[in-house]
Amino acid sequence: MTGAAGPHWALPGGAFALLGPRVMGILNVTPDSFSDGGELASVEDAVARGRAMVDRGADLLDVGGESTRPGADPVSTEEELGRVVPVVKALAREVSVPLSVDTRRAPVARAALEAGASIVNDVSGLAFDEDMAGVVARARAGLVLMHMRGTPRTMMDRTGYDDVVADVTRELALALDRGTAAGIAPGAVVVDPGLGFAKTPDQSFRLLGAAGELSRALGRPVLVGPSRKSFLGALLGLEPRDRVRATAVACALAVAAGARIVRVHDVAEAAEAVRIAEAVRLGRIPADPDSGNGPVSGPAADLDAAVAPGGAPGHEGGT
Ligand code: PMM
Repeated sequence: MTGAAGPHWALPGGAFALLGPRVMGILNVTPDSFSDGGELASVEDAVARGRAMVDRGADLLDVGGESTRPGADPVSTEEELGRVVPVVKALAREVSVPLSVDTRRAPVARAALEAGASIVNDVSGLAFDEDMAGVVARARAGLVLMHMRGTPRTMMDRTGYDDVVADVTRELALALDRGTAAGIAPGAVVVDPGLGFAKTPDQSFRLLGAAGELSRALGRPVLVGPSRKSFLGALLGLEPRDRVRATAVACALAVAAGARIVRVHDVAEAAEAVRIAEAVRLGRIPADPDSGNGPVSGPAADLDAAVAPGGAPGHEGGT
């Protein structure tokens, strides 16, 4: 059900509207991330990149200090803190969009939230650090709850599913229950099928097309992260840097299938793609240039609404 104010996401700064599709720009401050690692050598570079992403249409920025590519070695908490916190602190002064921290570690999440982030993007789905759910709950932060199995080192040995959509839905529901049991408001959570994380290329394509199913089953908005990922390379035979067009197409199809947020490196291309997808979904040009994402009034907790609008044309994921 969609309330009068439409779907939105409860964040500490107020309700974040998800009426139109949203673009989350990726700021990896790691020396080894698989597609853009090593480009952001300093805090100043990271902040400049973040500002440029906002100028190009990013509605949110996601700052990460640990590579989660398959087989990646973990970094120490101290190292991750040192990479992420100064960038979040500086960005919070420079941009007005909500900031997210991409981390599996509670101390990093806590420090980033204190430094000005309002969302925790946990690729482990609250499974890596038992303190994470409490940190998110106490801060009333937003949460991106992503599905994966194992760790980045082991996840590609864990791709056995009976039915990948049903199994991912069930495992995300369990993670959502863990979060709400720890005090996280359901309205603060956005779910993510975790494309490429313990998924074969076929499974990633299947999940991307099932964004609407996932959203309806879990009663939460869906974020997807197809950006430059290897499932696109497996189909097209392209290197990560040459997957920008493919990413934009994948984002459009994900939004057509019912996703509300796309997480990307290449913001301008994705922003155009999802606006087209949304216009096709609505059958018209959205009423305002921000795709209907004006400010939302009313209580942030009114969040049953934040699901893929059932019954709207184009939302039958996978069909
Ligand atoms: N993918 C990566 C990292 N973090 N977070 C979410 N929520 N969803 C994703 O698909 C995701 C993520 C992979 O690495 P990248 O930062 O280089 O894209």
